[in-house]
Amino acid sequence: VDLVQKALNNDRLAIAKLLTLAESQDAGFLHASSILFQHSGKGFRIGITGAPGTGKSTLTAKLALAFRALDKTVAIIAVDPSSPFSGGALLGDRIRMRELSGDKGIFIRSMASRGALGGIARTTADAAMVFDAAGFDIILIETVGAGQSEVEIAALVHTVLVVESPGLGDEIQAIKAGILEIADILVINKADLPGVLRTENALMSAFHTSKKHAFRHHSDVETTGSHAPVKEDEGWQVPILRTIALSNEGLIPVREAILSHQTYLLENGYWSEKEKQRLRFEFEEHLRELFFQHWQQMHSEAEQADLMRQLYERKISPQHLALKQVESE
Ligand SMILES: Nc1nc2c(ncn2[C@@H]2O[C@H](COP(=O)(O)OP(=O)(O)OP(=O)(O)O)[C@@H](O)[C@H]2O)c(=O)[nH]1
Ligand SMILES: [Mg+2]
Repeated sequence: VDLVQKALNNDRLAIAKLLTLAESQDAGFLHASSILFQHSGKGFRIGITGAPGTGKSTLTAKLALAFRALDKTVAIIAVDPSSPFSGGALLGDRIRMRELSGDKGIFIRSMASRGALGGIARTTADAAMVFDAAGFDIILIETVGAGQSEVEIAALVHTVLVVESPGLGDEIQAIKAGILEIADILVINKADLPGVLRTENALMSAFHTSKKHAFRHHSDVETTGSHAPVKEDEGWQVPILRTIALSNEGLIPVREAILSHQTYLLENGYWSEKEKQRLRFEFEEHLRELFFQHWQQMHSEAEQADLMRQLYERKISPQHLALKQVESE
């Protein structure tokens, strides 16, 4: 409780300790969470996602500085890329982020991805709650868009920035991953490289097509009560902005677009809608995990092995086996 009180007063060491508890899903965090939760709900959560290597970390760092220029405090959660292709960027991230580390108004935390996507969403949500309760105005969450995780991240934030860069058929990647469906703001970074206009045009057309999917998606959401992100109606036009994060160009328009989106959400009642949807998502994530843990605790290794054997021998389908477990609760 002392730890929580210190964190609420923005004590950096206490915040760091709570983040570690959150990351390991320590039982101590459960106690902390009830107080932290009471103090959360004020921070503006912004997701920054996109294909590996598009410059998300660089952009995130510069964006943090742009918000600092408005005297806003900024927390950064960098979800480590799980892809081995971009594993080398980790060290680069730390170095780049270091230029921000002298500033008390900025707190940077890397979260190790642990393979399971649900795990990332849960620990990221808990980390965001710590920062939110500690009073950070802006919470930037960087994740690599790899197909599914970004949709979960979208459920955790108010505003989603999708970062693209010219070349390498990113356009096609973006459409494949369905990443545009969750974009509130599109950024074409590395605008110093050739092919920007081509990327911009490709995104424009891809975007119009994918928007329709987004709407269809939305009606699914309403009927199933699932946790796909809220997609507002045409009231918000997704801006496509160019940046050269490396040399700090075009960052102010991105910051202003983010703030406009916040205003838009607040003025149209979508902010509280998103908050509700996020809380429900977080609840579901924890429920899933707890159910599973509970099931594991209630069944000995031998019992589990026996159930798996029935599955392997195709005596029962995974669907039925799972259903049976829930019904026998
Ligand atoms: N030419 C150019 N290079 C850039 C720009 N922004 C970032 N880079 C470079 O692109 C590389 C990748 O940048 P990161 O910021 O690590 O990209 P990322 O999207 O965070 O990468 P992952 O987290 O691994 O997916 C680095 O070498 C950066 O220096 C830019 O505006 N122009
Ligand atoms: Mg990165």
